[in-house]
Amino acid sequence: MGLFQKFRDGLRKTQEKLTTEIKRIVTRGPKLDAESLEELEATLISTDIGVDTAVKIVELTKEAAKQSGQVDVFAIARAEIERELSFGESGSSPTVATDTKSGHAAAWPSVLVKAPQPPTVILLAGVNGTGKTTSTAKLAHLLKEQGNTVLLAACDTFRAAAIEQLKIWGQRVGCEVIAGQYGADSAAIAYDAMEAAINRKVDYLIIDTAGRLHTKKNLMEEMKKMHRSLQKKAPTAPHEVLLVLDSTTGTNALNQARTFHQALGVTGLIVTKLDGTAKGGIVVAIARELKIPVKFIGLGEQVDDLQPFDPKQFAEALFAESPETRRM
Ligand SMILES: Nc1nc2c(ncn2[C@@H]2O[C@H](COP(=O)(O)OP(=O)(O)OP(=O)(O)O)[C@@H](O)[C@H]2O)c(=O)[nH]1
Ligand SMILES: [Mg+2]
Repeated sequence: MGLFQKFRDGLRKTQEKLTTEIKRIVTRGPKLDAESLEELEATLISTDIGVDTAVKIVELTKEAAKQSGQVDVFAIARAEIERELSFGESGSSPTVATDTKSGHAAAWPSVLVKAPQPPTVILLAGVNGTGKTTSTAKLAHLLKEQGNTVLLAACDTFRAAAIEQLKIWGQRVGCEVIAGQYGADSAAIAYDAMEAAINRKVDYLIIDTAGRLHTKKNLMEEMKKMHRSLQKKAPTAPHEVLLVLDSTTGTNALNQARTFHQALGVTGLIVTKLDGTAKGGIVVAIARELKIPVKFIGLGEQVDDLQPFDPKQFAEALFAESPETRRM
């Protein structure tokens, strides 16, 4: 399946909501009146896209309507969303070339920072149940598909069965897992895993961590301790701190991101469970508010359901072409 098709399938709930509603609004009468514009704004907001973005799209629609009688709301929304997701050079979400054969983006590892010398260390963080462990495995799978060697570290020593869960995923994706005992110091396991990754000369070390409340200071301290522990072996590690956010939690995800970013210096986001929500617009709100690049999105529970993020494909998938709704 091509990359675009994966985006479309995964984002179908949000896309259907937007398409159905906007179609109803723009085809209702000969003109886009104030009431229709208000409804358009409310529809956009209902996908958690953020008030500012919704207002901007409505403004652009109004302007376009003034200039010519016809307005293509879908094209306006697509362009604006792509623009907002592709902010600036530094920390930007790069547009990823598509490799239609493999179904993945051809140049996708460019979304990840690479260590000056291997291993590149990627640490996944986030509150309970956002998808850290499954994303760890999915990311390992993506990296292995590109010919890299990957080692996993089970640094969630807190939740019952967390270590077994990662080991099962490790078997599935063909990666060894460095683990300790439940209740062990996660920083010590991170250190051991780092040592193993260096000795074995692997390309990537991916670290799964325990879910933590973003409001709990001691848990944040534990994450910082893990950082220090990795840095004893490689001063530049971790090279990526990816915050995993559950898209179904809406604006809560924004608050989590702010606190984690303050404490840990998040380098990128993984937004999961977009397949299960009609509020996929949250990706836009997050990017606009936080200026942290979305690096991957989770579009399902299977091992190949993590996709490198691409602003253009995302915007096009949300406002998939639907010619009969475009004229008015
Ligand atoms: N539909 C869907 N489900 C997902 C996605 N990502 C994760 N999940 C599911 O979410 C649930 C929690 O995933 P985990 O990876 O265990 O989450 P976690 O953050 O490691 O959880 P804790 O370790 O308890 O903090 C699992 O049932 C996953 O299958 C996604 O993109 N789409
Ligand atoms: Mg977990």
